[in-house]
Amino acid sequence: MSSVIEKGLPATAANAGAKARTEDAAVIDGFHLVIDALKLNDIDTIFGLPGIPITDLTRMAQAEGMRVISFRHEQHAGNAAAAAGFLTQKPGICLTVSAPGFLNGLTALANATTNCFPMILISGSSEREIVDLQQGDYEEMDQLAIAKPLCKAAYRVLHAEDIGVGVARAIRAALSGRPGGVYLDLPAKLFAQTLDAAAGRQSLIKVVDPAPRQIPAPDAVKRALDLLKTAKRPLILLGKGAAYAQADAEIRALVEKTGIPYLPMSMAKGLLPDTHELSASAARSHVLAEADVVMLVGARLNWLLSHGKGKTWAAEKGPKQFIQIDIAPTEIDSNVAIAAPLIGDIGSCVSALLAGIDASWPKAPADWTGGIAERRTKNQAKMAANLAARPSPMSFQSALGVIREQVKARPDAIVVNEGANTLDFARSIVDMYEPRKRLDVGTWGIMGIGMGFAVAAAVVTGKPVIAIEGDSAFGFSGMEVETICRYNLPVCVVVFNNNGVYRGTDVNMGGGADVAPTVFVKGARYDKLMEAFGGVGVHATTADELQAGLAQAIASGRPTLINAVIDETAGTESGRITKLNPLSAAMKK
Ligand SMILES: Cc1ncc(C[n+]2csc(CCOP(=O)(O)OP(=O)(O)O)c2C)c(N)n1
Ligand SMILES: [Mg+2]
Repeated sequence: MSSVIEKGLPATAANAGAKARTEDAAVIDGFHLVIDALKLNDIDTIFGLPGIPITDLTRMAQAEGMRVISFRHEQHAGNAAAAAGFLTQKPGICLTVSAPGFLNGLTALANATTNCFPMILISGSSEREIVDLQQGDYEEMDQLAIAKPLCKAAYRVLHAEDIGVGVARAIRAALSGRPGGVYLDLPAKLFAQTLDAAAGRQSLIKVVDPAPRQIPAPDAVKRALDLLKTAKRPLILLGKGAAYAQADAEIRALVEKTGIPYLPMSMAKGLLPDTHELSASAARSHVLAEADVVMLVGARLNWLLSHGKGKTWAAEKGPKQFIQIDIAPTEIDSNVAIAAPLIGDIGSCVSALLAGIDASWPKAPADWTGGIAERRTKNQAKMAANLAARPSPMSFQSALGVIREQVKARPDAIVVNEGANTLDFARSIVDMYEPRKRLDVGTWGIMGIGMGFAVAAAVVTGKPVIAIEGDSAFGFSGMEVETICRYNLPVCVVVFNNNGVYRGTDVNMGGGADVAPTVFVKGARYDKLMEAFGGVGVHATTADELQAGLAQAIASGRPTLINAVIDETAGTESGRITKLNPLSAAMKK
């Protein structure tokens, strides 16, 4: 245990408050118990934003050797924690002040829970006695009650001797079963409390096996294999749960041994390389409509998969048979009947299936796989022409063609992606080659994850990060370019600047002087924002300029923002989900 008080802190003016608590060698305080509890559980990084009552906690954590990444807004610290959780299978920690800081972090916590990313939001809070009587404390808010419905679990610690239990419960809740967000409420008074140092040390818990393997039942495995074997047009659908599981070799073996075509959801791209001969990405609508047996692996039948119903699935031809691998039994039958549920952790479930698949397993029928390959070749040829074209200003395709080549050259780079058209085009154009290299808007299609995810990806992996951002999407977290510069992170942000939300050409339907709600300042220079903090700004009006800027950014590892000027007429409303916009019944007539 390294951080008992006798070790002391550097006596600088900046941490004067912290120093006062270093003088008594026999005791340990709440601040250090929190730090020690996290470190004991191999958590070495905090993403946060200081202020009352947690400023000293951030200083002391840094003094005790933790990495403390300080953000400009808590939502982005929270998004960073969530992405760190997804990438590492350890809960990412976001640390905030009370009420407003907590609320700023809460969006990220709720988003993490929706996406099944493990994270813990730790917020300082005000005096319980005053909050509960609503007497108007500094930043008064009943944070625990507010957090509860929006996350997987929420706990409050009132006594220093319970910090170990509180942190242990938070870690278990975040990681076990279906991962998610956990809220940990730490009132200001807790940090100042002291315990005898030895008793304090003993009160901490090193969590043993926080995400226990869950072995599927043998009869469920047999049921799934029996159904899979009957399929004439089988399909494997990989979700981001499959990427999170880190069962990469097993999943690859399942696809290759059975010869079944697979479709990755966006964050499962790269689990097998997108160039794999069994990838059905370029024939998505064909395989969803035509498959007869579909095996879902860590993917949910939510809106992103049209709930498993309707035209997308050619429901008029009769229902599909589904096999679903999921850790949560309550996921089964959530949208359509699941013929063969397989409940357990993905690694164990896929291993169990593999054990039942021997050399005699019939490969997926050749007319099925052949038809998919044919469509892929045709689609790719069509796409190649668009990628190679050199229109001025750039199209989404010509700009993304450049990024596609860069990612091919650096398959270890992490791609962060948000926007509408910028997201949809990038998802289909930029091939991924390695697992967990693509982070995006996830289940909610949320804007604002960009810079938080980029910071986390760079901090956690040390690899280059390419953030492909719509100009609207970038605006949600744009101030964090200062954070990227401050920590000198190898992040290259490419802003797809089409002057607005979806496009830049809408007009004010009222005819007034204000521009339309979707339109931004024309010709904005986002590159200057990066230059303001010492990073590299590039203004790219051609694919060649974008290529040169991107290659330089990856080679140098310097924080870079490329303002990529895109044809403002090119985008469509909401990208590929135009139909989700409600259309007034009156207007339809
Ligand atoms: C938090 C949040 N607010 C608003 C939206 C609605 N929304 C979806 S995409 C988008 C921005 C699209 O514009 P841009 O990022 O410039 O991408 P483009 O289509 O222009 O490439 C917005 C505001 C959202 N998804 N999330
Ligand atoms: Mg835009």
